[in-house]
Amino acid sequence: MNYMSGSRALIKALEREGVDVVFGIPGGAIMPVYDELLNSGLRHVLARHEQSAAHMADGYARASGRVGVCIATSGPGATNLLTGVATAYLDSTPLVAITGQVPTHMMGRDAFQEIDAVGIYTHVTKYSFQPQRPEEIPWTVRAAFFLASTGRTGPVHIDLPKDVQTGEAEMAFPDAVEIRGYRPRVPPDPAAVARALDMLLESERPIILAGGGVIKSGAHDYLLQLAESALIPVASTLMGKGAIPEDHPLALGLVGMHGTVQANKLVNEADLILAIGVRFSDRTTMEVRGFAPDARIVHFDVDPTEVSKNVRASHAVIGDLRSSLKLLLEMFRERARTGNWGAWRRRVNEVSSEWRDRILGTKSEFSPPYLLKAMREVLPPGAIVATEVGQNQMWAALYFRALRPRTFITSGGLGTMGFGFPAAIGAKAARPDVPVVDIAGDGSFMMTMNSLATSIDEKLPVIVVILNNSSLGMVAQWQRLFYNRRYAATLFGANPDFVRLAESFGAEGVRVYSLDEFRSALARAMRTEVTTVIDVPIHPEEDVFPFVGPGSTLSEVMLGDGRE
Ligand SMILES: Cc1ncc(C[n+]2csc(CCOP(=O)(O)OP(=O)(O)O)c2C)c(N)n1
Repeated sequence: MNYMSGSRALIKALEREGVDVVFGIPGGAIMPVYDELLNSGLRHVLARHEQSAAHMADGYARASGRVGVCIATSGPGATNLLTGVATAYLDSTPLVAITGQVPTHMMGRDAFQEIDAVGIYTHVTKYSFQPQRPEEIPWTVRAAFFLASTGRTGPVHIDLPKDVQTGEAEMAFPDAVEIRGYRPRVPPDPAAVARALDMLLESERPIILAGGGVIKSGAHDYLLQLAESALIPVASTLMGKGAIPEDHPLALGLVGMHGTVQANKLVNEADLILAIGVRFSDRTTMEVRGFAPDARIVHFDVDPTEVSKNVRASHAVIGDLRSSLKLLLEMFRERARTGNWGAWRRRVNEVSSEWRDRILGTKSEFSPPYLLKAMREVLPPGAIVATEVGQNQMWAALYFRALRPRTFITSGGLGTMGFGFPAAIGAKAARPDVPVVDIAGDGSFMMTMNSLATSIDEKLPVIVVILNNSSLGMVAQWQRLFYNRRYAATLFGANPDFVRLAESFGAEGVRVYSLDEFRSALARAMRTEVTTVIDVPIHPEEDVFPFVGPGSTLSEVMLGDGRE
């Protein structure tokens, strides 16, 4: 017999999906689901703000490759959760976000905590469901997980009216669902792959641009084999960081506004870009007219709407990236020849060796780039690093080398301050076996620092490194460079004492004033069983370089020494 309540069916359906942990905060309109959680083995992690619950689910998903689940009540629960879901949407993270809703007979009456969640969530999810009867729940959950985890992955929303949670019905749990018009598992067309290979072999200055799609589809091993077989350099987008080990000689690092000099230069010199799982964000291309002016672009993506959206592609291969790259690699090996790339290789080596270990635009030996290099030396290769948003994020992107996929977690698309700390906690829930660090700015940390309570309560210890410049640093940097040093609302008067703040939550707090102190604090934090906050006071006028200013092209890189 499968006669049960909607809430019971929801939990059962989550269990059937293999969910082991959910992140959320309860409230009136979702209480039946929470009550049912007590009857299950599912772990619930109690956030202190719904935005953080969504970021935790997001960090869990990015670290593990599985679907993250977050839960909130109706009204303010649903609106608080929204920023986290939108963050996941812009970065294509697979999530299922569940919100409570007022009972169906009260909908449309401005009931207490009623909000049109489907209306709002439709714009930031792949789909927003609102089952009207309890027996729709098993299908809806299966469909939500199927949508979230296939094709271009992303968040899916389920809004559950309270009477649909409490009502009882005979339930049928489907193994597979059909969604009209949704055929996500398109295998690549071999002829399209063969054409891509022809174009590659015809080229003289090829480069690979790896995006987040490489990591999401698990195509990184084929990417590396392709790069190594053909000896083609690999640049990456922010979301593609970690697609290739960044200590690899062929890795050029990031392209874009805060790209490395070598990646920005070489992308602009290339005559062919194999763009793999990228969306050509404006932070990557900068001024599009000046982006890789001599290059034909061969775009590999699972999502056909990405092709020629921002940058015109000469050719496209649509389909699952892992299958596409596997095929490309096989065909490349069968042809048993590479291109005529000798001169290009010498150029790549020349530019790379000139720039790859350079640290630009720092004020002292204690500047953030040195801290991040020290962090790489102390952390094991599998450690996971999340970032906040701002200078901290860009320093990390530039100077912390990610060695494995899924070890660098950052809000690329929405650029959400407050993301990193809860995302790190979610990542820790997925990967308790590795150290997890949040590289933070003081401004961002203050947005979700109440997650300290979650990390202590739920025994999910992470390490927060605050690059503390007592300001909204990235905005202040722009004010220094483009607004004549007019600091409108970017300098903090009083910051909390982050050490005592951490201690008041039951976490460890430590402040460091030298690289050696930092190294030992980090090493100690890795051995400690509670969250540690490492407060690192840095010079308030540190800037991130290299920097391509807004409206500039990738060839107009500011180096931080007055030169371009
Ligand atoms: C939620 C949110 N609000 C505002 C911004 C705009 N913004 C981008 S970077 C930044 C400053 C970040 O300051 P902090 O976290 O201290 O990091 P820093 O740049 O100093 O490293 C701001 C306000 C944002 N990205 N997200």
